[in-house]
Amino acid sequence: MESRSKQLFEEAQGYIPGGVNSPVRAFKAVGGNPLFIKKAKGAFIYDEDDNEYIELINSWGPMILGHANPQIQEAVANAIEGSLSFGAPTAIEIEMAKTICEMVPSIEKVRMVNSGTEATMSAVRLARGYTNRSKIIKFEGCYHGHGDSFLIAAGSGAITLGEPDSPGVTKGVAQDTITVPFNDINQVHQVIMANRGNIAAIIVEPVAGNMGCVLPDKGFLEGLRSACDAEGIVLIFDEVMTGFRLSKAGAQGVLGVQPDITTLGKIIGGGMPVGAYGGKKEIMDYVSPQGPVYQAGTLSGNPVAMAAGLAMLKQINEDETLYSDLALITAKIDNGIQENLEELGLPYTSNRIGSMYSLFFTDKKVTDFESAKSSNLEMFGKYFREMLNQGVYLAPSQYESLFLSKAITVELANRIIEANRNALKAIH
Ligand code: KE4
Repeated sequence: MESRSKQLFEEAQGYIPGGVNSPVRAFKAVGGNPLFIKKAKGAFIYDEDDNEYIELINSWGPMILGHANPQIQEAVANAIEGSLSFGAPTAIEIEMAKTICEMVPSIEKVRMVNSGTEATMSAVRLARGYTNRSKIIKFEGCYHGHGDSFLIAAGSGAITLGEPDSPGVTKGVAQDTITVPFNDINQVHQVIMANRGNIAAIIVEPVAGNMGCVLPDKGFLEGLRSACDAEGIVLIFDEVMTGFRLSKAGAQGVLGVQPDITTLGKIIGGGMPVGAYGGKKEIMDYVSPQGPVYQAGTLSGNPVAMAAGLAMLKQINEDETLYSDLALITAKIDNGIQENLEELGLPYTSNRIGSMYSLFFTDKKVTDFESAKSSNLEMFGKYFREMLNQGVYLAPSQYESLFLSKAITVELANRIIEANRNALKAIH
């Protein structure tokens, strides 16, 4: 009997491009039918055929406390009683802004938007307006949302779909984006010298998550910081993924390098559509209506979304062991999988930081886009489908990081390791 997900996918394709509202959800990179999800609770997610899976995507990051968190659900239920949106300033937006500024020391002022893409698009426009320069430097394999300036050697869905440079991005836009290999500080210096006085910003995922999880080499972020200081370039850390994921102050809180502007998303909304960009007061005061750089949004700072996000951030701030617990359980899973690989004589490598983790189907150490692309995508697809059979829900692409939640217990970690072992044996 045809699964309900398959029936729904067929129907969805009649009304929605590719049957999904975001490309990576279509399972194109891994084959097979995308699962249509009915509900989720804690560490578990359930599809429309009532299959249960241990959840390791967590909505691509937001559900760090596990699904259907009671405090977040209660905050939303209370907020909607007063209507859902006003398009006017509210007290809760001040509380959200103050909380972000307290948690992320490099942020002195912050503007709320509705997605990570809006945050990064706005941050780049602000950097261009503030410096009166046009060009930006981004890194191959990094993904900053679907803004035109970023769909040049992009990561995530863009490489998953093999379209690093999307149609529709004009030459006029593309000429102002220069891409450099991640972790290659020498090429950054060469590009800056070749475009001296024309680079408005460098935008980087301080820990890349969109070519799989890839860590910065020691000195890479420090090198970006000093190059930007020397040349008056705005350093933008795109922490949409790493913000509140790697520490209360995101990647910058653990890696010790501060940007001029930080972009945020995902966890900040507790599962609701929220993004933000913030940084030095001197720069943020260029944003309209205080300054000349225009940016706006009907639902920006939406009170229901703010209630969800604040309930999330409040719990994060009160949980003194959240990040150490997440790091420990992620390390347990990584080490258990390494033992499986050794036992089975498989040369695959992994990258991990905090609760971000990727298993790469390559024997190379993955430090940038090129080495990530040495992975065997066909083998990854088989592994993904086999892990589903084993009851574990992974990101449907080799070029995506996994995100563990607080709901993953030691018992579930052992189940994940066992499922990995069974899946690796089944496909080799
Ligand atoms: P959104 O516009 O999707 O909220 O955020 C864009 C974005 C910006 N910056 C970084 C570092 C990001 O990871 C993202 C979005 N991440 C992807 C997952 N790789 C979202 C999943 C999807 O595209 O459906």
